[in-house]
Amino acid sequence: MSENHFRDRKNAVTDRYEKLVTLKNELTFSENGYYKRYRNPILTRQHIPLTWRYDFNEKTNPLFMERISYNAVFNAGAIKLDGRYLLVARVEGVDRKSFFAVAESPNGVDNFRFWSRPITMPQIDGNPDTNVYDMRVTQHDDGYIYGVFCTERKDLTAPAGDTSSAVAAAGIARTKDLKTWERLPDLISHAGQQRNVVLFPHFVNGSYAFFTRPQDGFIDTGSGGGIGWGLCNDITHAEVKDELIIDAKTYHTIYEVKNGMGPAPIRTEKGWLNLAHGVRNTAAGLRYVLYMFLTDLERPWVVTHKPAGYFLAPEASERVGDVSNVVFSNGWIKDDDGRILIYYASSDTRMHVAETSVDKLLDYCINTPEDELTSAASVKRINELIDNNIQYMH
Ligand code: M1P
Repeated sequence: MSENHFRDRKNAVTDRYEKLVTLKNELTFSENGYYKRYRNPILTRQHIPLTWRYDFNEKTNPLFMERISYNAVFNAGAIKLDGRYLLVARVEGVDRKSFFAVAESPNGVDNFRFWSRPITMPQIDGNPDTNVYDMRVTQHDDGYIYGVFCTERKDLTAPAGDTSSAVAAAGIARTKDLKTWERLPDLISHAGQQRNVVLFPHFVNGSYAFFTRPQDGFIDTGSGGGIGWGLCNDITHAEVKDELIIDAKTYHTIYEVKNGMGPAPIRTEKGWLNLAHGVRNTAAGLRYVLYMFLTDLERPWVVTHKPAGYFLAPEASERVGDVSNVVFSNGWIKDDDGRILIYYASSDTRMHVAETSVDKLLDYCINTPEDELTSAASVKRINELIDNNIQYMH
């Protein structure tokens, strides 16, 4: 071993890290025209600051090895605050524990760097989280930024030998700066378990409004499922008494097995843009894709337009990872000029960004045919498009 092993490895690791976090991203060509993907993943486990990984003391770490290692960075909430593009990422250690950490970029598409420390999320007295993940960030009318996330705990009613059963609920915390967080009691709902809960940004008839995803069990939504909508009067003791299913899981669609809301919706002149994930089963396991729908401006729980099928599906290297064949989004940012950055994770492993605009997404939602649920209806729609196109084909 060289005499300067510590120094050589430290320099090599630091150089690689700096190259990665300063890498410029570039747009790629789009076949569908809905959005353009950026070429490089924007956050990976290699983006995690070196001070979170290595002991920099040569005496205690002469081989300059990682002391704490990480598995993945994915499913990030997003917000633009004071001109800064901020992602609240789910960082997962090799110990399988997830936590939240903020990464900042000057332009939203590259040069993301994590803040100096992960978020210290306050715990609920007597009911600590075992694992937390998938934060949706909502800037609310009441002046707070809310983080609504999944908190997972062991199912204490499971039989003694069952070491896997868990209970998922919606954790709620609020902040003004993403640094200091006030933890509020978990959302109470009457639907068994909850994941993919999202706070709507405005009061609705004076109440807070949540998109929910009621489920019978931890993995299966069972007889429940679908994207729900419910109101609550007091966010400091949040309870949703009634959940209206506004977008149900449906036989032979891309959301046949389950679905869930993505980030908080984006307001436009023609309605609210909603991004969600849909799940179907295949011989290769569950396949997660993203889909969109538009809801009424005054009644955000009423779906007005819903394009058939998926909007974004895992492609090429995105298809492989810790949980393969998955894309998942819980964050997007609308800039003042109408640009929209869609942050999505692939295969529960890494974060990507795709760029689009309000105009493109409205056009997509309003003018893409809906799913009429049979092959014959799909062929009919294709023939109509061909018929309309004939006049332009000479
Ligand atoms: O592994 C895919 C996703 O599975 C869950 O989503 P859902 O509750 O809709 O099935 C979540 O654990 C999510 O984090 C994960 O990406």
